[in-house]
Amino acid sequence: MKGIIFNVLEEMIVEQAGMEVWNTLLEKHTPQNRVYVSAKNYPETELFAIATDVAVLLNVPLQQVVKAFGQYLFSGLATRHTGVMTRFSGFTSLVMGIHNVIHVEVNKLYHEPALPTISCVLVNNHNIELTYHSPRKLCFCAEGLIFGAAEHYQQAITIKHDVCMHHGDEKCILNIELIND
Ligand code: MNH
Ligand code: ZN
Repeated sequence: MKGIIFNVLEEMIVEQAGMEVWNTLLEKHTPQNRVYVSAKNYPETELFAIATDVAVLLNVPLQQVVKAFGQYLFSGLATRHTGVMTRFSGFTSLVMGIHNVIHVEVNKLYHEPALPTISCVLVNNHNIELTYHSPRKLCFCAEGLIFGAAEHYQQAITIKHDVCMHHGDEKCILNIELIND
């Protein structure tokens, strides 16, 4: 897992709970003097350990924490990679470009990033079917990222996530519906 992900996680936890809480989490779940450098790789077990502890502290399901982080992560990634963002005209264009534009660019910018496999089908003007697969099973992070993108473009959406790797399915299917009034 790239350091940039941990950098945004730190920003979120410090902003919402304070530096003390972040330092305590680091002490508990990472090797001594851990410093996350954005382009370097770190064990994803550190991310899961921190997220699991936050879920216990807040007494909410882990998947809710992962989703909330995903939503926060979108603006963190977007502000750190403004160049990629200029390629999109809006929410639908960005979602349709996750795999073939955004993550292709990420593959050029980072050494051996650990990315999911995502494919999208534009069912009609207000429905996108997104298929997610990854050994890390971070589909709730993907859901949060999509809500973050919707927020960025001020597009109201709903997501149905009935087919899920966490329920033993081979892949996850996210049915994204755009709400226009
Ligand atoms: Mn993208 C990792 C989905 C937008 C850059 N991205 C991930 C992961 C998911 C994901 C899920 C976690 C790894 C996994 O599941 O195996 N990403 C998305 C979705 C959107 C998205 C659904 C939009 C919506 N991602 C973006 C944007 C950028 C970006 C915008 C930056 C320009 N993503 C990354 C980087 C990683 C990542 C960097 C981390 C790779 C690694 O840790 O090695
Ligand atoms: Zn899922």
